[in-house]
Amino acid sequence: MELVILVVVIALVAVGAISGLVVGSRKKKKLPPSAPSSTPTITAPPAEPHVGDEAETPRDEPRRTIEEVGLPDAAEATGTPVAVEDPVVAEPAPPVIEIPEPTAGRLVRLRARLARSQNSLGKGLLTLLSREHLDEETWEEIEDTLLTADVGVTPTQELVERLRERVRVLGTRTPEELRALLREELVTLLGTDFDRAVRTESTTDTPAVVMVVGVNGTGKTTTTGKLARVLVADGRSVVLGAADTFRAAAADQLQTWGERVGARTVRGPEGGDPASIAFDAVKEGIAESADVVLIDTAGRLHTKTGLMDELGKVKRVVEKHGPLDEVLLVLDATTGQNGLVQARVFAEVVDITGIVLTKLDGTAKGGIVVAVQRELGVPVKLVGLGEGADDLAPFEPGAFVDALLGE
Ligand SMILES: Nc1nc2c(ncn2[C@@H]2O[C@H](COP(=O)(O)OP(=O)(O)OP(=O)(O)O)[C@@H](O)[C@H]2O)c(=O)[nH]1
Ligand SMILES: [Mg+2]
Repeated sequence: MELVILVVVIALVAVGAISGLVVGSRKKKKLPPSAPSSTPTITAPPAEPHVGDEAETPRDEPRRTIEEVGLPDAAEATGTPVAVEDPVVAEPAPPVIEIPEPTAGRLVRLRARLARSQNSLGKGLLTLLSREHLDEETWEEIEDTLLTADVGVTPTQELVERLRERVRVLGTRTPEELRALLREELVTLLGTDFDRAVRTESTTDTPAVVMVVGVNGTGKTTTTGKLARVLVADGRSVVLGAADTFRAAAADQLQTWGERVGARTVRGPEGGDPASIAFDAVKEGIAESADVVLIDTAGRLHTKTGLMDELGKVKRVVEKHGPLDEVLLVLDATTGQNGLVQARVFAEVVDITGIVLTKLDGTAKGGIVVAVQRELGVPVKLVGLGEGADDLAPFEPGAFVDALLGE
């Protein structure tokens, strides 16, 4: 027994000496230069007691040394709260009504952003088409490039077929000709005869009502806020309906947007009935003769039937005031083909009339635009190009393709 204790004590002293070196050198780094150079050498033995340990022997020492070692850390810690406090202090700052920049030409910014994010679609296609020999392998690569960008199988095959035909007819290919040809085909693919205007002009004397739906985190609230900004800048009066009652923070988030642009937010208690808040928002809009009511809804997975039923109810209840003018489905461009599945389900439940494709700034997979429009027969009306308040643009196929193809 004594032998065991002896062995353990020797082991502990050895390990202690080793860790003492480590802690000792760490301490030296953290101490200010004026600190005394004498440092404790034996520190922090193993934390775990072993079977047969005398409880007092090893545990006494570390307590003392940890206190000493802790000193420089405490000094260091005093510096950090300044950085942590910053956002907390910044949040409740008094709202200042901002003037948004015009929406015209916003898509041009996408060009710069796509160029930064190594846009594989446009440049990839142009590079492949410029090859001297357009053999089977190259056409397959072109096909792969389109599929990777989420264009979808059928549209990809159609596009490749048309490109093959036209390139054959072309004979010699200059980069300018190829670019023009590809631009034309991509624009055709996106569709030129959709009505892409967001319907915010009411046909009656009541406000136009727009409902924003989608799965969690796609950018619904942000889009609602950005849209309110554009409308207010156009001289329209806007009421916001915070029909996301899952979290109080959701209504706060929308209200903050409203305060920034000068739009009133109708909200209810956390966990309240979203349909009744949406109803009240429209009622309020009618009462104050607002031009547009924008209803933000809670994110919900398309696979949760209970939540999808709830969304259907929100729409039906709002429709007691009159038909909705626009139901916008917000899709995150970075989720790719899954967006298609979401779109199908939402379309079934609430009759989508337009799509907002967000986070295009973070992906080269803009091809989902094509797939979703095809699938639903519903146009992409707006695109999100960033987190900034003015990073929402009307979708125009020509400008979008120019952004994809770069300079
Ligand atoms: N890069 C980028 N980020 C965006 C865009 N749109 C929204 N976001 C960001 O995406 C995150 C989620 O946005 P929200 O507007 O809160 O999304 P939501 O759909 O309302 O989320 P839930 O209500 O929780 O379902 C935020 O950090 C936004 O700033 C966009 O176009 N580009
Ligand atoms: Mg939200």
